[in-house]
Amino acid sequence: MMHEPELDVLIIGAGFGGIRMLHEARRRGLSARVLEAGDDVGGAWHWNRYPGARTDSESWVYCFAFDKDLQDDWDWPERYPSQPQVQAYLKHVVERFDMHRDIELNTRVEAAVFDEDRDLWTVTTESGQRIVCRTLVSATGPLSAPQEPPYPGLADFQGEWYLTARWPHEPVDFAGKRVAVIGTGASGIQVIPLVAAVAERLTVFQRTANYAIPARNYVLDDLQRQSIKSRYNEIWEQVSRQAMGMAMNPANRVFSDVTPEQRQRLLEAAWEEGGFRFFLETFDDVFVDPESNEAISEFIRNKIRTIVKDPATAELLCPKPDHPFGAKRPPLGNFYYETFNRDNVDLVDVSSNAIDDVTETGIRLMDGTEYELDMIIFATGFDALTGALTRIDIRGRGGRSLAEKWQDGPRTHLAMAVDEFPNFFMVAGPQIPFANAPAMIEPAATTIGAAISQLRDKNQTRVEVVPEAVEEYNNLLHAFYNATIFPAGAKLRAWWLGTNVEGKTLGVAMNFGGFPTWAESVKAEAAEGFEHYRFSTNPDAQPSQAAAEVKTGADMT
Ligand code: N01
Repeated sequence: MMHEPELDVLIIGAGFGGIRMLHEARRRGLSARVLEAGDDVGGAWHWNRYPGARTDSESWVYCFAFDKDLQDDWDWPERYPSQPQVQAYLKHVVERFDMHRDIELNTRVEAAVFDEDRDLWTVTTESGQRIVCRTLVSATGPLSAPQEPPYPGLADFQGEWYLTARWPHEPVDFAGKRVAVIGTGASGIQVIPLVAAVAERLTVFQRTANYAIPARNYVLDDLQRQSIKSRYNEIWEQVSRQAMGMAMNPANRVFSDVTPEQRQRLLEAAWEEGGFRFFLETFDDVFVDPESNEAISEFIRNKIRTIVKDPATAELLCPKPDHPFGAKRPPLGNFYYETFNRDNVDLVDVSSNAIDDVTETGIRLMDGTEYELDMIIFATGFDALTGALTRIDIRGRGGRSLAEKWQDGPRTHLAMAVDEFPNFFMVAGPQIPFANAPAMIEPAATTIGAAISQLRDKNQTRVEVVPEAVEEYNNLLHAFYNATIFPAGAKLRAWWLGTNVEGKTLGVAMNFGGFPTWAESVKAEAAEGFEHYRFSTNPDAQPSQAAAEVKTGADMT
């Protein structure tokens, strides 16, 4: 039976990536639909609604750059928007561009199979709905598949328990309760100070100490907003040149350029400024020169020793000597270390005396120590980068699944495409740069849109990246990785290396070469006519319905 494709593009996920991709498809006259598992748009910002959740990117670059009016009309209230503020922004975008009619909420994709005879994807949802589309674009996000707590005893726990990554809509009441937080990554570090403010007792279970940099959030004044809006061209220009896709200047100096006194002054000033500026605007060699890195690491350890009054607690909070700054993703804190000066907060080291299980009444460590609790909060992280994709049964040419293909770690072309998976693209898939997400989504969505347009405009039915391009990109990623301090993260269970998940192999699943070179390559692919992609026509396959009807402008590449 002939399948007429229902759609040019089916997009999975209605977070930043899916929303941007839908806009891109529409402006090219492609028929598109978004399937979203959650009951609202927002992606990570829908699910991670725990107290204290806010971005680590400054608001004026944690947004879309594709529409000047959208940019000028939106007023960010703070330096770092909170979870409700980011979700409100995304809802506003969806309403402003009338996107709701193309977004299906409460629709989880279970499987996607490529039909080689027809060059079409058949996508199946949890409720059994089947959709046939010419191209499939995943926008599932790098951090959307949370790790389930690994404790069998949790089923019998008499108290409440929550995952930060699946926080309920209803308010959670901490007052008068003995609360535990497990995990001191970015999520734990954000939730801990707020729970501590209300709970009767907060016990933090820490396995690996982290380097938390003060975020130094502030409320934006009208005049500051006016200034930001008047400089937007310059801001996006800065973003395009900055290693993490942020509106910051390179330090233009390395550690050895300055005297020890100057270094101290620079680091003190950067600590006051807070956020990623602390390390992005001090020395350009922080992640490549061990001496520069150790100076920053020790500077933070000394800050911890200064802030935290109890010396034993301070030492526990200091990352160990084999933990270079940045080997795990550095989180931003809002009075994080100060929280450990409160009388109602305890820090428990579970690095050698691990959590054995959850009991009916609390948590038991391996040595038998028990903690009586009313509530447990798991801030225990994600099956990152590949998890959301390999949990869907995605089968390309030859019937092989993405999970099978990526057994030894993901291999992509520019975090955008995979060989043997024709007509399949990823917005910010595995092997993206370690950078500001909306900045990465912009070139990715534009280039993916251009590829799909080209397919449609030439009445072709299949587009696939050549394996040599994947090989070349992966060789480059290995070279970047091996020139940095990031390999130290493997022993420290860094999520971007996959070692945070029992038995998982990720390999080099991120691009540590910086945002600008990656973004240039993504844009060049479209500008140079997709030289690393093969376009073909299967005479038995129906060209997309929309192809006959819609013509795109010449500026759409
Ligand atoms: O997860 P994580 P996250 N027993 O993997 C601990 C983004 N994000 O959700 O380090 C005891 O960093 C684990 O210990 P260890 C951001 O990119 C962004 O916090 O493995 N502890 C670790 O401390 C971030 O990097 C924002 O020894 C256990 C913690 O749980 C990424 O998401 C906000 C354990 C997990 O830390 C992930 O952050 C939040 C166990 N059995 C998140 N299992 C913003 O932009 C795990 N842990 C603001």
